[in-house]
Amino acid sequence: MKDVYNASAWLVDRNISLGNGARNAIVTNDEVVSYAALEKSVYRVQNALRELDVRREERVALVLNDEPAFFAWFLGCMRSGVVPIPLSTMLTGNDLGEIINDSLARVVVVSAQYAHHLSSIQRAASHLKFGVIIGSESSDAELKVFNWHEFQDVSEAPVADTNVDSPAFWLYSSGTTGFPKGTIHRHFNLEATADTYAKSVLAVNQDDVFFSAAKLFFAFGLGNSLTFPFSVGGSVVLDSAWATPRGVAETAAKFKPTLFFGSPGLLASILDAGVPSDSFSSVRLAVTAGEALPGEINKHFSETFGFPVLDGIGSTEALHIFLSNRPNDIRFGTSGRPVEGYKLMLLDDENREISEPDLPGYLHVSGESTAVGYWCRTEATKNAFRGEWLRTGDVYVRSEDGYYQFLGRNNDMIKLGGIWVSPAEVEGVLVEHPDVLEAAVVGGYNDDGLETSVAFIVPKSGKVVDEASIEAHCRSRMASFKRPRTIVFVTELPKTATGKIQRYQLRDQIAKKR
Ligand code: 3UK
Repeated sequence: MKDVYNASAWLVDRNISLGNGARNAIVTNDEVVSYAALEKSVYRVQNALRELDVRREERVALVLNDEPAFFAWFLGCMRSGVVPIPLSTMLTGNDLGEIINDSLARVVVVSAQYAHHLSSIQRAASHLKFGVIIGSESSDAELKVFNWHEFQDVSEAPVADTNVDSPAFWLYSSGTTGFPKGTIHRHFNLEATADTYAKSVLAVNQDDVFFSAAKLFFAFGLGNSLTFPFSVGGSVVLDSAWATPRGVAETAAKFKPTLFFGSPGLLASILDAGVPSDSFSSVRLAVTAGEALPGEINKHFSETFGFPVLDGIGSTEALHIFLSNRPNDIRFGTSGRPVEGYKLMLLDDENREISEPDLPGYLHVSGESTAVGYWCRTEATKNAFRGEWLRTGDVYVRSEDGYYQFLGRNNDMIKLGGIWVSPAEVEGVLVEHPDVLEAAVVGGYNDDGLETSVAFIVPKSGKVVDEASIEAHCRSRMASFKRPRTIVFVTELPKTATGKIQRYQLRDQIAKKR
């Protein structure tokens, strides 16, 4: 028999034993939740799960904003050995229903704001028995719906005798292609991200105040706002609203976080919005992930606000960042070097390891935080989880001195004249054009059946750009073989729920035109 290990007990009970009960765990605009109060809310969920007859290993879907109830439900489920599935609050009721149907969850918990989704969720997910609304809203869905205030039993509940390998929670990976995949994480994976990235790169400590613009339902946000603060008895600032440049700056000025997490796009828009330069005066370090942070934005942001910005790559499957820049070791335009505790490897098309520097290869990572696999997706599981290695789907190149640079998702890479061209690199040049807001470059085929590239360009509002000006801009800034062969002006780019460009949609558009 393996030793009992429960992620929720590690995150909450351990803090109580360490004497952190009176410390602030969660701070919001409306309330402050101590570790002791958090523990009570966890018991409350466990007692509610018992009343709803939810058993070990069953799934509970969560459609929750960044609010204290997220913590209570996520941690309460795991403490009972029930498996929470945080879902994107940006999805439609229909999308949520299809995912919940895939998961076979019998209970869904929604923030008041999403109560209106319950009827469409219920139509798509036939196994669903109960809904719980965090608030007093009602629902016309044909399932039994409770309001959270109906569950008031906060008496101590037992910790399930899970072990490090027991399924703990799932995250649906927002792949840029196909139906989302339920990514199964085990109990130890949360602690594994704290032990590695949070400890060695961020050097988190109990005086840290964490503020993440990336929401808790993303693996990135879950680490930033839950695992990392509770790994050290620190506190997290929550904003239930969607992040806007001004909103984030105001929250930072008010709650004085020491660590700030966001997407590269958010950092760019904070710079663009011209927020007061002392908004982030309490911050010691910022982190971006999700996509590559252009060196220019990094430089501009860190100079404007006076603290380092660390670009690092993580994934839903690896749970958090495994390759990252360090506070005193930043190389602009790269993802830095492997995080302590992770091994990286680049493979070529024949699955041979590339040991020489400067040659592009498929990035693989090995570490303790990797998911077990995808729910009911054997083929996709086999393709991504290869023994101890996780195939990330990214093409990277490693420099002589060990820094990794992102070149693109492997299926996004373009070959022009037989030479690899990184769409990310070309896009980086295109957005330097003064009148260009966004750009996406994808591969297509010309009438000769040879690969070509098309740039979809969104001009800045009120600006008119023509092809000649883009041509001239590219000509002076990139090798001619990299220049987009066709340029298409559009008003917006198709994106996933997590804001990643859906390149396959653009590729489809090109294919249809031919
Ligand atoms: C891309 C990056 C270049 C890359 C994530 C931090 O983004 C996260 O998870 P997802 O599953 O996407 C994973 C994919 O996104 N990517 C992420 N970060 C970078 N590309 N530079 C980066 N810094 O294609 C990767 O395979 O949505 C990020 C922590 C946890 C996460 N889940």
